[in-house]
Amino acid sequence: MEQNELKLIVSQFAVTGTVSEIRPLGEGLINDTYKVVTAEPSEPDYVLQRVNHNVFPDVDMVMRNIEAVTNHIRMKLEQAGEDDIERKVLRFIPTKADAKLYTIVSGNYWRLMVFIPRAITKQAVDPDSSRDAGRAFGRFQAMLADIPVQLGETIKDFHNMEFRLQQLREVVSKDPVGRVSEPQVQRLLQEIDARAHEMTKAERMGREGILPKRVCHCDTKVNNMMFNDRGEVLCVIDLDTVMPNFIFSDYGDFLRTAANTVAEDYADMSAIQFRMDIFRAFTEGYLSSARSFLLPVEIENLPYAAALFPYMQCVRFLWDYLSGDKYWKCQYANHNFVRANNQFHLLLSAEAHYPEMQAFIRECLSK
Ligand code: GN1
Ligand code: MG
Repeated sequence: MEQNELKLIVSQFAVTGTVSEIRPLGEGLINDTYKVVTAEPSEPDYVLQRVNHNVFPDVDMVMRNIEAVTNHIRMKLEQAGEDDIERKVLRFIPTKADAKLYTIVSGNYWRLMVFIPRAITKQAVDPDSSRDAGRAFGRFQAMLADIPVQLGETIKDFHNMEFRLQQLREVVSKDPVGRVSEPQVQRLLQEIDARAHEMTKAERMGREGILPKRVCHCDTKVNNMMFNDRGEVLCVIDLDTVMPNFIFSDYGDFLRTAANTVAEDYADMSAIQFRMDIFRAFTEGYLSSARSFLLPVEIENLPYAAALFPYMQCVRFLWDYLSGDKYWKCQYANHNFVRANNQFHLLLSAEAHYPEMQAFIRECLSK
C-alpha cells in the first residue's frame, strides 16, 4: 500500500509524534503488519496492522477481548510491582473519533499499537529460552484465570479437533480443485483417519465435564513472543486468538513450532524430529507456573497435547491444500501439502517419544 494511504489511516488514531516512515514488518501469514516510525526520538514508534476479517469475522469482538486481556495483565503486573511494564504488555491506541481500538477504512479493519523497543522475536529457540517461554505462557494463563469478563470465541471452533476433521471430510467429498486423488494425499488421509478417534478425546472429555476451558492464547508460537536483549521473555504478542480453550492449545502449539528441528514448511522430511530437549525444558517451565491451577487430567494429557497440535495443523494444512490454498499464503504450487506432510512427520516423531514424555512429567511432579 501507498505511504500516503497508510499515513492517513495512522492519523485517525491518537498518536503522539510525527510519522516519518511506514514499512512492512514481520512475517505473519494472516494479518498485514507495518512499522510506523516517528521522527522524534522521545516519541514511541507504532505497529499498524490490518486485521484479516476473513479469518476473524468479528473484529469488534477481537478488540474487546484484547482490551480486556491487556488491561487485566497490566493490572496484574502493577500489583506484582514489576518494572518496565510498557514492554511487558501490549498497548493499543484508541481512535480520535470514537476512542475505539480499531477503525474501518474501505472495508478493511486497522489497529495501532505501541512498538515495543529493543525487543527481538525469534524463529527458533534453545532449551533455556523454551523454559522461559513455558514459564511465560503458564503465567499468562495464570494471570488471566480470574479475568472478570467472559471472553468471546474469536474464531469459532478454532482448536476443535472434531470440527477440523469435519472440515477436511467436507473438502474431500467436494474435491474442488481435483487434488484428492493424488496418491500422497490418499496416504496422508489414511494416516489421519487412523488417529481420528484418539485425537478427538479432548472434545469428548469436555462434553463429559471432566476437562475445563480456560483463557488461552491459542497461537503460542515461538515467533509470538518478544525477548529482551538478554534473551528473556518480555511478553506474549498476537492476541487475536486469545479465547477460552483447553490448556492443551497453548502447551501443544508451542511445542509444535519450537520442538520441530526444522521450519513447518521444510520439505526434506528426513530432517524432521521432535526435540525432547525442548520438550523437557518447556514442560518444566510451564509446570512451574501452571501447576498450581492445573487439574490432574490436564497434566496427564500433556503428551497427548504434544501430538495433537502437529496432527491438527496437518489436518488444517491439508484442508487448505484440497480447498485450493485459500487460507495460508503459498509460495509454490504444493506448499500447503509440504506443510501438511511436515506436520505429519513431526507427529510421528512425537508419537515415538510418548513413553519418554510421560516419564518426564511424572518426574517433574515428584519434585
Ligand atoms: C496461523 O499467522 P500466524 O502464523 O500467526 C494460524 C495458526 C497456525 C499458523 C500456522 C488464526 O498463524 O493457527 O498454527 O498460521 N492462525 C490462525 O503457520 O489461523
Ligand atoms: Mg503470529
